[in-house]
Order: sequence, then structure tokens, then C-alpha cells
Amino acid sequence: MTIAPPGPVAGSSLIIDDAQLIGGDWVRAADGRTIDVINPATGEVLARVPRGGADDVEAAVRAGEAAFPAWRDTNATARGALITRWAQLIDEHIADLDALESQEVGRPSWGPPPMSRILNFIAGQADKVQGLTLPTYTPDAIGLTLREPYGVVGAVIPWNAPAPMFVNDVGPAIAAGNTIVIKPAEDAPLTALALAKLALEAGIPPGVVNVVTGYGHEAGAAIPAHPRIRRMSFTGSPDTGSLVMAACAKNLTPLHLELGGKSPQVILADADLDAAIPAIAMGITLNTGQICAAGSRVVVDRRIHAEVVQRLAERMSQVKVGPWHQQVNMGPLINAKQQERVLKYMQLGQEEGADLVLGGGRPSGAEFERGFFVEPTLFDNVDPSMRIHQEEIFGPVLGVTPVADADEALAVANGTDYGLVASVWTRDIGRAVQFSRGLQAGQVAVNAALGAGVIGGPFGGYKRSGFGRTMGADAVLDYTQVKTVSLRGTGA
Ligand code: TXE
Repeated sequence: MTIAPPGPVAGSSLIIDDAQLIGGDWVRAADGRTIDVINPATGEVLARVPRGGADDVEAAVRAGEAAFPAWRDTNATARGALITRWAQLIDEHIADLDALESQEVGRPSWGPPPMSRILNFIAGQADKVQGLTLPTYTPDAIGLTLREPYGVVGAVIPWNAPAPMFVNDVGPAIAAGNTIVIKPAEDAPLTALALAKLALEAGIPPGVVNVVTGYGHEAGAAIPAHPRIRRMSFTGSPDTGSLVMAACAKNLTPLHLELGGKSPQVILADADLDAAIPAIAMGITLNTGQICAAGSRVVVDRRIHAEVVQRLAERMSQVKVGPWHQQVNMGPLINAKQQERVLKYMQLGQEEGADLVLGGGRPSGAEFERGFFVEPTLFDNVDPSMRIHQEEIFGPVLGVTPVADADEALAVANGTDYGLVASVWTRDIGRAVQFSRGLQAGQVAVNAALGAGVIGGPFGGYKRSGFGRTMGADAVLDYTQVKTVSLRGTGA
């Protein structure tokens, strides 16, 4: 599982110093403050971005409102064509975008990110938004429904996969005819700004996509708190999601939440371990475990438990950790706060009585001194009551829980508050069906760790993983509201 390092970002034509995008203009923060964006693998400052706040959000909402009527009234095929053009420009700049995202997240490149794929799908949905014709009580009337955009919508996105997150919200929102104010994470705002620049170059009109950069408690909090944001989308932690929801409740703003997971990988006794082990090891170390869908819990039949642990340890110990510019598989965590959090969980697992098989701390060596590195870590005999089994760690920490049979496996897999993604590894089609139906998750994969690449599959959570779906045709419908129209002719 070697992943190529990215190219250099210095001098990227996609980044404008200290500028956010409001109404088609690249502007500083209203009060002129800035944030340094650093590469977490090296500590190097990559760029400066504005430290936006409520005034900047206000300006962005106004810009979105000004652009909305014309964008709403642009025919849907033309809107789709502009999004397709945006996807083409993204493809033309994919090496630059890949380098940018890899460096702001501090990881080795995992190959060209999937933004154009996501946008091409969404672009095709723009003119498939349809209403219904409805029966009427009398023959002189016609009933129908219109699906209309909300107006200016808001989004706050996290730092772990900033480029796909950006298009996942912006694509469906603007395809449906909304305009958007979006705040990327303070740790990784550069690809969002670069993607917004390409949207402008593609001909998406000024004010349709507005990016306000800044901290969560400032610019981030100001978006759901704004009374003229008509729909809100948030991806991040449950605690912050709860704050966003409270702000939306105050304004009665509809909301979509994506809040992470504690995804189980159920390995039944008949599983193909040659397929399962590398995929599971990859699934928890890719992006240093900072993926909401990461399969962080292995629930395994006791009969193959020892073999699974031994093979997982072998595989995970081959993961090469290091700064992005070396030939490595796994980079650092995003920042000091996340490193401290993950190290605490590594400690907690031992205190709770799980068996530490691999890792458990920071790697040693001079090259790890500056970045926020942790080791790929494997715990065995994790009891379902332990916090390391229940709580999202968001690092490369995998826990193994042995169970007696498939029924216990299903109960343990479902035994957390989260429900984002779940996988089952088995050759038995009957079990595959049982788990596909029984697993409480927004996405279930059979014999695949992070999903098997379904095109247009909606993505989102059950339980405390959130509600609402990104991706898929429904994502565009979710950015519309339904109006019932009854037409009655007069004088006929
Ligand atoms: O998240 P936050 P953090 C989980 C993961 C991780 C934990 C903490 O478990 O360990 O969250 O990460 C903005 N109003 N996920 O602290 O705070 C913030 O600026 C409005 C899972 O980074 O949720 C950023 O843009 N916005 C997750 C975004 O929220 C606010 C991905 C996410 O930050 C805000 C990331 C506020 N009051 C973390 N405070 C996933 N679902 O994939 C912060 N923000």
C-alpha cells in the first residue's frame, strides 16, 4: 500500500495570499486579521488566509442574496453545464489540487481526489429535479409540485478531506439553484479556496459560491446564527454539530448533519482473510485514520480471532509513517490538539484493560519531531463497554473484539451511538443479506472496508452519526423545497 508523495505547493497558481471569496471578489477579513495555515507534517507555513467573522459572513450572505435570483432563474441544463465545466477545470488542475490538499492535511497523496467525479454526477442531476402532477377535485384545475431552491444556504466543513467535502456541499446546493456561503476548516482551507477560484473561472457567476475562512467559533458560528441562511449543512464533531443545531433551532433553519462514526468491520468465520486484512489495515491508516467512515472496530468470530489479530498486526506494522515528502503510507494528524486526543485514547485503552498489540504512542526519530505523528495502533480484547470501543478516536487506532457467533457480532457491531458505515466480511450470501439489513448504518459494505465504490450512493448517518445525505441524486433534492401549485382556469 504505497502512496505517492505529492509535488510541491509553493507558487500554486490557485492560491491568492490572504484572500477569501465574497461576491466574486478576493477580499481580506473585515478587520484585517489572518490565520497561518501550516503543513502538519513539517510545521512549514503554507499560506495565510483571512480570519473572517460575523461581518464577513454578513457580506457573504448579502452577496449570495444578490446572486440568487439570476442563478435560480438560469435554466437547469445551463447550471449543470457550468458545473461540468468546473469539473473539467478541476481535472486540468488535479495535480496542483492534490498537492495542495495533501500538504494542508499533511499526508502523502492518496491519488487524485474525486472532486470531478462527484461534480459530474451532480451536474447530471441539475436538470432532473422534477415535481409531480397531482389529481384535482374538479376538471377545471391542474395540480402540480415545484421543487425550488431555498436561497442562500450555509455550510461548515472539516479538515480531513477538505476538497471532496467542499464539492459535496457546494455541488448539490448550486445544482439546485441555491447560492452558498461555506466555511472550510481553519486547519485546511486552501483547497476550498482553490476550488472556488476554479468555479469562478468555469463561469459560475460571482456570488453563487462564497467562501469565508476563519475559526469555528467566529466565522463558523456566524453562519448558522445568521437569520437569512435558509438551509444549513455541517460536517464535523458531534459536540460542534450540537451547537450548530441549537443555532439552527433558534432560527428554525433546516439542517443536515454529518458527525463521524465508529464503523464496525465484522469478520465472520468464513471470511476471505486475504481480502479482509489489507483492506481493514488500509481503512484505518489511510489519512491517519482521520476519515469519518474509517473502520475502527473489528468484531471477529472467536474461531479465527488469533489469526486475524496476528495478520492485522503484521500488516499494520508495515505501514510506513513519515512526513509527506518521503515515500510513506501515513502522515501526521492534523494538529497538536488531535495528536493529544489520539495519544490520550491510546493511553486510555491500556488503562481500560485492552491488550496493546502494536503502536500506542508517538514514533521515535528526528523526522517525527516537528509533525503531529502517532503510530498505527492495534488493541486486542476490547470489551464493548470500553470507551475506545464507543468513542470516535479519529486516528489510526483499531480495536479488535472477539465474539461467539454472528448474532453476537451483529449486536456488538450495532452497540454504539454511531451509525455511519459498517462492513461485513463473509462468503455466505445469507449472512451478507442478514447483516446488510441488520447493521444500523447509512452505508453497509459487504467484503469491502470503505464501501465498494457505488456510483451515486447517498452517504450519511444513522443514530448520532447525523441525518441527511450527501452524494447521490437525493443530495440535490435535499437542497430544494416543495411548493404545491393549483391552477384553475377562469371563464372557460
Ligand atoms: O471538529 P469540529 P474538530 C470529529 C473527530 C475529531 C473531532 C474533533 O472525532 O476528533 O471531531 O475535531 C467548525 N460553530 N470529526 O475539533 O470542531 C470548525 O472550524 C460552527 C469528525 O476539528 O467539529 C471546522 O470547520 N462551526 C468529522 C468544523 O467545524 C464550528 C470531521 C469541524 O470542526 C464551531 C472532523 C462552531 N461553534 C472532525 N466550532 C467527520 N464527520 O468527518 C468549530 N466549527
